[in-house]
Amino acid sequence: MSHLHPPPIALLALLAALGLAACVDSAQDAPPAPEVEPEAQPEAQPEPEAQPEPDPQPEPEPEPEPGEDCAQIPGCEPGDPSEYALDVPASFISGVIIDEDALQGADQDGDGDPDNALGRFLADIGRLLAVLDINAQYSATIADGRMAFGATWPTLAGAEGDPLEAQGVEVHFLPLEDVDGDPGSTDRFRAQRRGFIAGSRTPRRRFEGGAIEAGVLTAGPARIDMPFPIGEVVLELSIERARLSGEVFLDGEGVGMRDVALTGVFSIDKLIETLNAYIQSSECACLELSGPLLGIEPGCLIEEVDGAACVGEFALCASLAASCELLGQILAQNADVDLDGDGQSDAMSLLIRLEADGTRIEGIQR
Ligand SMILES: [Ca+2]
Ligand SMILES: [Ca+2]
Ligand SMILES: [Ca+2]
Repeated sequence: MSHLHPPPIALLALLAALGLAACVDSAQDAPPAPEVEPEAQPEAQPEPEAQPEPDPQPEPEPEPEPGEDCAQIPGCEPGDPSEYALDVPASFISGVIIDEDALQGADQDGDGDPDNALGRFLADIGRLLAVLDINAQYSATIADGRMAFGATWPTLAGAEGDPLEAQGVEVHFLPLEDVDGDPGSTDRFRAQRRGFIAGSRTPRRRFEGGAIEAGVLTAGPARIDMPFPIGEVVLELSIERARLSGEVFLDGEGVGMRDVALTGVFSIDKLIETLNAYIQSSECACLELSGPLLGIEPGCLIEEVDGAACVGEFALCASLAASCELLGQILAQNADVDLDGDGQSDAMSLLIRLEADGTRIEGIQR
């Protein structure tokens, strides 16, 4: 999904949690710390709503994926996003909730039991730190328009008979741009160009070969990027084995979703990569990093990072940097899926619940 932003996701919670941990950490390490500045940050973080800027547009980092090549991607059609057929039923994702029930989810490791390591992880962190706000962050960023994404249903266009009984269903997720800048209205959008594979008219996030039976959608597996908000930006986390299942319904000209489960796994390395991209971005220029900082073993790839210049809205950068060791540990401990088959868990399972309203996508971002 476009802005389903990625790990999707756990990031924020993770970060908020780490922010706290980091502060504790640094308070211990730094010998005669000038004193109370540690508390200031953790309190500040959990309130994403507090951002006073009425910026309607998320403004996207138009990052063409490194090495992305339409010719090498199955199903990719060369061209321009403006050639993509948007006159089809569409959805606006109105709700994203990371399910914290570790007993729900898809079986990702083949032992017959549901897997949801991310949920367990968030629940644990929440108990420990009481700052579990990732879901609040999702709802806040969707509500204020910073995170807008949706889906098109090309195979349901002009379908004969009951569209809620269908085979070969395709669902394409796209980042959206509000046409009127008012997040209160979600009936009209444009699709953002970055939702397409570079040099093509093919969306990057596609579910194909799905089915709708008695109004229940099943689709996948697919690889998609899940958007998630962090600091002032919306990052993306790549989800493997992504599957959708849940109720869909006609909603105006579009398609609504009710409690649709998105299951899958994300690679810990990808998460680390994403976080490194964030702390090396201009957002975290205050860290003056010369290269990637976060790893697994060791957790910190650079020693002695000075986060003193990261204050206010940039405190998150410092917190993240200061928690590199802990972050590596927590992630390694929570991995529950072996994606590369070497016998070591290197990925985390997840369960996200999606809600959507019907909408209309009128064109491509200009
Ligand atoms: Ca299992
Ligand atoms: Ca609007
Ligand atoms: Ca492995």
